[in-house]
Amino acid sequence: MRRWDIFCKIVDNFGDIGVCWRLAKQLEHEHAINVRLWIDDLNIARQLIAALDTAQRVQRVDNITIAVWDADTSFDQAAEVVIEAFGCDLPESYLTLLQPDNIWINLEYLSAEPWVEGFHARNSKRGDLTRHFFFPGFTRATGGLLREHDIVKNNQKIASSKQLQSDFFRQLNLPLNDDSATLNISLFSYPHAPISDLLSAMADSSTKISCYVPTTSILPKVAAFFGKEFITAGDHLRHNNLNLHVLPFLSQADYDKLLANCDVNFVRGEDSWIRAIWAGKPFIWQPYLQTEDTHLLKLKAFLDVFYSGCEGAAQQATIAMHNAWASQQITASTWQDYLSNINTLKTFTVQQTSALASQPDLATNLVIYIEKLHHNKI
Ligand code: TRH
Repeated sequence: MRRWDIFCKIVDNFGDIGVCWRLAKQLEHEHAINVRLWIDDLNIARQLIAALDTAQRVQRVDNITIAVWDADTSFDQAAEVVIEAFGCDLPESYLTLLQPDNIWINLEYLSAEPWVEGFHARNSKRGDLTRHFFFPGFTRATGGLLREHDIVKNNQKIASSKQLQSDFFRQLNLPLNDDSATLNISLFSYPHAPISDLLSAMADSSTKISCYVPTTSILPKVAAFFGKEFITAGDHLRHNNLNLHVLPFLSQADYDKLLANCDVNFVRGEDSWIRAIWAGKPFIWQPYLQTEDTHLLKLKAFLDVFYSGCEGAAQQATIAMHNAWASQQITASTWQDYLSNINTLKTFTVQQTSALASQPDLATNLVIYIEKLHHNKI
């Protein structure tokens, strides 16, 4: 089954297209799958797929066919496999083209909650069609995590090479931070995070910090902390022990490199969360805000899964930091306590990265799962 369609609806932010584009690339590059990616909003997608021409309805980028999915789209044929990303609802006109032997997968959102194992690979019927539910996850009983085959190795090379580090920072017009006492930190979060409190804790701590902030919707909050109305990529700001560098919004590949170059990464949502794990550096994850505090349940489930084997004080410090970040109540002592445990967390994260990287990745699991469905082995 070599012809796949992926449908991506951009709800908000970059996670939907970030995951779909990454999956499409990996299926094409590592599994020789012929992918057609249907996207409902090329303008937002262009932020992640810089080569996209928003005037074209159908185009090839990186060997992948990208097509506009809107009210004017007409479908002539369904692919052998169709991936409906995050329950985005396939268009009726496409559904009518599907036959029982087409394989229809709903790729779900990632969660570390224990119920995921029981729901992964279940299905539901719609007439004579079957919709299969594929859940990403952190255990072998789930669909796994998106991971290109060389990403962990590439990140390790960066982490151990001063040359690669200085090449990266030079490319961003930034000096290499040669002072081993200064911590490099990347910051990507939702604007409701307690950004001002965090920057204040960083500035006033005894540890020198270089903080790298790609351009996203948090810039007004960062600007306000420094008493400015407006900041932009290329700006460097300083307050006490904090040096902050505003970066452009990076390509996915450069964002991966930034994470590998930093000592601590603040990440959010779904895709950057997993990239932080492959970077093998301590990270603080901010889950996507949901009603009834569901995101806090997701956070707790992840902290339970990821840090259960971590030594006591470091475990408490990272849990406290995550909870403070997610519930908007950072204090200087939470941050200081986290920094005091950073070496333990560094060693622990490297171990967890290699444990998770020893499991099969999501794209490979998906290909195997679909082959089994095709041969009626499930
Ligand atoms: O943008 P997000 O908040 O996406 C969210 C989540 O996926 C959430 O689960 C979903 O419900 C919601 O979207 C609709 O965060 P995420 O998932 O980390 O996606 C960000 C993408 O942007 C990721 O692919 C990394 C990429 N990125 C860059 O390519 N360059 C950058 O400079 C930065 C900061 C991010």
